[in-house]
Amino acid sequence: MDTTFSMIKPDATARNLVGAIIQKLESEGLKLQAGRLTRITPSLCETFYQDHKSKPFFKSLINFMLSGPVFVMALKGEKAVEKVRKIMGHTDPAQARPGTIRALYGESIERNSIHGSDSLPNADRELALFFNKTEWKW
Ligand code: 3AN
Repeated sequence: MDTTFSMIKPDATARNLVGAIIQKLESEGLKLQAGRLTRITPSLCETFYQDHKSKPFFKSLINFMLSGPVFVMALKGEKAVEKVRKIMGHTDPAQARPGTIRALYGESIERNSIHGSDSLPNADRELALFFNKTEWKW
């Protein structure tokens, strides 16, 4: 069993989609180990998206992520990283497979409703930014 990090983004919390998105993840077999609604600080947001610092969309992405609350989660399951990525769908909702969270709810490539770690090392790094290990490792 692996544990991955996921975050429901401000476009989705604004439209009251937290419950629907968690329902979808749980119904696909993921176990919610830890979760909370929070606001990210600018410095935490820049650290979180450090790999995208040189991208043209970085500043806009940071502004969007700071625009409202996010719901952060630790999700456990068989191959949890790959599983969550598959349920999320393509970065661009217009290219996401029907039935995926981004196809269902994403508004644009930036406002795409959900984040999911793309590797186990990144899951560990991102979990540590938001949770104490005792909160999700049980
Ligand atoms: P993913 O979240 O699918 O792994 P990444 O890691 O390439 O995608 O991008 C991180 C976040 O940056 C995306 N979830 C999205 O919000 C935003 N993003 C990615 N590409 C673009 C783009 N071309 N224009 C605007 N925002 C983007």
